[in-house]
Amino acid sequence: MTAITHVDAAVTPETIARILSEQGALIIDGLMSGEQLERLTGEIMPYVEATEAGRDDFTGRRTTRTGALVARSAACRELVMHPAITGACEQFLLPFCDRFQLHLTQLIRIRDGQTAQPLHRDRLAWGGYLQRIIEPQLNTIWAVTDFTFENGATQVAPGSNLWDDDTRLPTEDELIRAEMKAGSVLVYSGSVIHGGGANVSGADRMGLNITYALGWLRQEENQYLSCPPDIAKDFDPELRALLGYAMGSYALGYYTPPLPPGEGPEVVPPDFLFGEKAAGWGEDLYEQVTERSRAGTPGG
Ligand SMILES: O=C(O)CCC(=O)C(=O)O
Repeated sequence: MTAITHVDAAVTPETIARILSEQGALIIDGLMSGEQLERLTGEIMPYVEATEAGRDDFTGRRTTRTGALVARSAACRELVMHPAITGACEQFLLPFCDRFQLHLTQLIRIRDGQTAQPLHRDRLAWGGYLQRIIEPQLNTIWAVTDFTFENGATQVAPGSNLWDDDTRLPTEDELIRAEMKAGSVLVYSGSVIHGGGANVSGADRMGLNITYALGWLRQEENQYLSCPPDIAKDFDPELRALLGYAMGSYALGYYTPPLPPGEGPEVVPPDFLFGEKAAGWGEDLYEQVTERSRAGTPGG
């Protein structure tokens, strides 16, 4: 494959998922409005400016990575919940899980002088234990600045998601730069080979990496710590569920409020923390427990 497919903002989730399965990546042009981009930049730049560069060649010694963006930026929260992307996650990830979740948020700023990142598949975050038949991840990089050949546009090997041989590396011809205008978004699977490009432009390249994963896998950015309950309580319940404050399936993710003996339920879903009622619970018990639980009353 010699190009990354571009589609416009009216693309359907089904089409996104189909191209992802067949090619491993695509670019949706102009999905973020100019107004949203401006708000996003205003909200995140103070954090980006204060972020130190990476510690090794993979994270990039001339690259900064700024996280906790759900907690820090309303515009980022909107992008996390963008219906074209969550709709594509439903199509692409739900065949492998009961619920998908947010995996990470990270503003990646590739600075002038950064060399190309080692090529990789993001699914290797789980150490190669997953069977190839499982697609664990749907990833996005929203262009906050234009992405150009010179400033480090992501390099992608379209079609490499389907390569049988895990050791095969793309040739120069098979590597395509995800060149796009600010406001566009590169969508790519956890199985496609890619990496940040070298920046020789004299200016920063900024991309907002928002990724999603199967609800039964460990998240790369620990959302319970980057966006703890005290912050998450003010968010839309659907966003909270995406962070992980919801059952991942029948048995995954319950908790026990740590209250004195007999004063609380033993098994409740995470949403209980935010006032959602657990099925089969009496009104009084529910009120008492949430009050004590919120006040942090220790058990035992
Ligand atoms: O910044 C980019 O273009 C890609 C970054 C990436 O692939 C990574 O950090 O894993």
